[in-house]
Amino acid sequence: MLINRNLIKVLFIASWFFFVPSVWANGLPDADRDAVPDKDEMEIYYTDPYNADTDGDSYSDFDEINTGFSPHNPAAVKLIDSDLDMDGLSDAWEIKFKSNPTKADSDGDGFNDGEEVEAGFDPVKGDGYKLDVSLNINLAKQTLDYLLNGFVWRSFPVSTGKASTPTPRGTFVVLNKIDRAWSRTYGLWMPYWLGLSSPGIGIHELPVWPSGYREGENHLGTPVSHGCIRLGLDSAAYIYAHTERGAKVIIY
Ligand SMILES: [Ca+2]
Ligand SMILES: [Ca+2]
Ligand SMILES: [Ca+2]
Ligand SMILES: [Ca+2]
Repeated sequence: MLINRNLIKVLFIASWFFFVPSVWANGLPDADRDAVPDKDEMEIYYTDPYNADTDGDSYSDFDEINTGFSPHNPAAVKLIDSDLDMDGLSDAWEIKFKSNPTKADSDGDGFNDGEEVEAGFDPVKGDGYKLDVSLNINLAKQTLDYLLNGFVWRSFPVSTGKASTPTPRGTFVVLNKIDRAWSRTYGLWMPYWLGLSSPGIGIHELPVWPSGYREGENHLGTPVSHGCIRLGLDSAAYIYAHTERGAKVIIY
């Protein structure tokens, strides 16, 4: 009788561990009830899933993350200005790439997250796995955006086609790369040529005449080309080095 009563007591206590009301955020377990699911705290933000205010500054992890502040720093430091692990990638970008903001080399491949992203590699996957590179060209703004996994990493001024020779709008891919292409039509060099899947249209550095004269250095930001997308000196070399054949190019 006594044993049975104790057994019932034990079962009653044990039941608490199984039937305590669960705490959820967006349908996922949230141990510290800060509205950031445990999974996200562990895999994206690297905050403490058992402490609603990881850095103890009286602002919850949820509030800090959603207002763009670092949940790891008690000072009012923005995620974009914070680089906790000093790997060259801000905490804001670490969230976008799901890399570890508290570890310089997330995937342990010997390269820091910052240098991997700058070179177009995925900081989480290791083994030379590349991020998805694409280019967006805004004709109205005369800009070219270089995107990594759909996020704008760099933006440069361009000069696209003038009204009589407009740059075509649409979705294209990079078909070929030529260090220094020659235009037979116009008799000039087009350094760092990225040929698009639109006949005769490419992205390249400001063109150079055989005399050495470089055309249109003051034209970036103004549509004066024959249809191609002209980039400045440093930006053309950068885009050429970071963009492979097959990359998607959207012109709008
Ligand atoms: Ca939480
Ligand atoms: Ca906090
Ligand atoms: Ca990192
Ligand atoms: Ca790495």
